[in-house]
Amino acid sequence: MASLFRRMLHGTFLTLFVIAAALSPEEVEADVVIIGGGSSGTYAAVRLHDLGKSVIVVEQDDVLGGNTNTYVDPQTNITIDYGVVVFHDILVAQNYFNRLNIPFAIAPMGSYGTTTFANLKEGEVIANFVPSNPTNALAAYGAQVAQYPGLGAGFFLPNPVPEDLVMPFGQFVQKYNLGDAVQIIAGFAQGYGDFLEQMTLNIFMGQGLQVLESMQTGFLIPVHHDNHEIYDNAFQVLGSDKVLLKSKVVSTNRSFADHVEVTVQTPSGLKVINANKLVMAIPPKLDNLVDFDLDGTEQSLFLQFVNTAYYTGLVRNTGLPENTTYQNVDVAAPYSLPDLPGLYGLGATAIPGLLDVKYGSQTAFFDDAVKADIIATIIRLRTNLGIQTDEEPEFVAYNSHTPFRLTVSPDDVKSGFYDKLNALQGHLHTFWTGATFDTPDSALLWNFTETLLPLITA
Ligand SMILES: Cc1cc2nc3c(=O)[nH]c(=O)nc-3n(C[C@@H](O)[C@@H](O)[C@H](O)COP(=O)(O)OP(=O)(O)OC[C@H]3O[C@@H](n4cnc5c(N)ncnc54)[C@H](O)[C@@H]3O)c2cc1C
Ligand SMILES: *[C@@H]1O[C@H](CO)[C@@H](O)[C@H](O)[C@H]1NC(C)=O
Ligand SMILES: *[C@@H]1O[C@H](CO)[C@@H](O)[C@H](O)[C@H]1NC(C)=O
Ligand SMILES: *[C@@H]1O[C@H](CO)[C@@H](O)[C@H](O)[C@H]1NC(C)=O
Ligand SMILES: *[C@@H]1O[C@H](CO)[C@@H](O)[C@H](O)[C@H]1NC(C)=O
Repeated sequence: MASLFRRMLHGTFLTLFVIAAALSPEEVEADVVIIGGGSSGTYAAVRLHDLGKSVIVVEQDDVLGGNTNTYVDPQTNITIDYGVVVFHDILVAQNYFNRLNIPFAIAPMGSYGTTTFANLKEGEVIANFVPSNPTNALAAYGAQVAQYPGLGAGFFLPNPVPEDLVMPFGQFVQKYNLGDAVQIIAGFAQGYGDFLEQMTLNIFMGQGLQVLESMQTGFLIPVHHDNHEIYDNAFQVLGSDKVLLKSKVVSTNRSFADHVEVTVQTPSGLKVINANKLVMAIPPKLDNLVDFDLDGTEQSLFLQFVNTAYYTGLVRNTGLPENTTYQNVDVAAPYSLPDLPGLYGLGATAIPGLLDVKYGSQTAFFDDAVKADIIATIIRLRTNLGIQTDEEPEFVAYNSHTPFRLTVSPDDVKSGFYDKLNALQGHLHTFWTGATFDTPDSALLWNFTETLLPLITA
């Protein structure tokens, strides 16, 4: 009887203990807490770890990697990178891949199968399409970019900001007669929305000297074609207890003199992280930062961002011929650029019959609308090609990478927006990295993030 009572009492204590543990958040200490485990956040975490700092990464998704998406074919285990594919052959990328045991080679950015040009809006193959020869125009474009060495890592603009940098790229192309280079530059600028309307500054940032060099000498490409391996290996290096997946920041307090306090909802309960420094590696849109204690300066800057939209996926059962890549062109449009919102193209992959789809828009759509438009485009093309089939195209993978490009207006740029943005580094113990602070290009973002490390570790 007594022992039964004791057991009941013990059970009650245990229950109370468990409830109390669940109610009082776990306290965690770290040198640096990093929000966002995509390209920049994971790089920052691995580098800081290797510099002897303790780090915690907070990632809302169930994996690290951000824009890096790898599909594993269940039948063959063939991997297809339908997100980030290629990198630049620069020292920071080589060092990072060596650190993470990722074998790589230098090669041109390939595509599978044969390329056919088509107007995918109309569903018509353009059999006689001849792309312009970009050689001379690319050289002239490169000479223009080279005038702005401050755009190498981060937005460091001349003062006053030259008109050339803030004019729409379409106008810049006309001014310097660069038309023959537009198609190839735009091909490396997927996700930029209305390409010719983008400010020249944003094209220079994204398609700068390093991109031109890689076009000529080759990209750095992991030989396994399994870019998720980068993030799997980084996860191992950091340790599973240092990476909080499926986790959301609930609140932050950065008004202490010497540290920040970040409260995070994780699958195993609330954690309060006390850290010396905070690294933000997520898109700084206000709606993504509602749970952060932004001050007036941060709010007034982030309020100004508008964003484009970019979607990627893999589709099977298309009924289209195997090993054929369709590049979307609109011969009636300037420089034959594809009509958006719409597909950039349908790309053959290492798995015959599986098509890589890339879809872009100036503004965001619901995923269902994007998917429906992609399926309709495939059916329109095959119908016009006279292909008789009742195969139903089906997504085997799909990801929205929206918001993609965050930009501000020419007037904002002229009135010193990027000087004010750069001045946020270190403010309130917080450092900012990611595509918005440099460019959506993984290797260049690692290089940019590297420039912040001395400040973060100071
Ligand atoms: C389809 C596609 C193909 C691309 N191909 C290439 C390529 O071949 N080569 C190349 O160099 N670049 C490529 N890019 C560009 C890519 O390198 C960059 O966009 C890069 O991923 C940007 O890094 P980032 O760290 O800013 O953001 P991301 O890599 O997007 O990482 C942001 C991370 O933060 C997380 N997050 C967001 N909000 C929160 C929040 N509130 N709380 C917690 N976590 C949050 C996200 O889930 C994500 O994991 C491609 C992009 C796309 C979409
Ligand atoms: C695919 O990988 C899994 C896990 O590594 C393995 O068990 C399976 O045998 C592999 N399948 C093929 C076809 O190689
Ligand atoms: C890398 O960053 C440095 C600044 O530390 C910059 O000078 C250099 O141009 C960058 N490299 C590339 C390839 O952008
Ligand atoms: C943040 O911390 C400071 C200093 O301890 C405290 O005064 C303030 O109330 C806290 N803010 C919030 C929102 O909890
Ligand atoms: C497509 O390419 C694959 C791999 O190169 C090959 O096995 C297959 O036969 C090709 N299909 C057609 C229809 O040519």
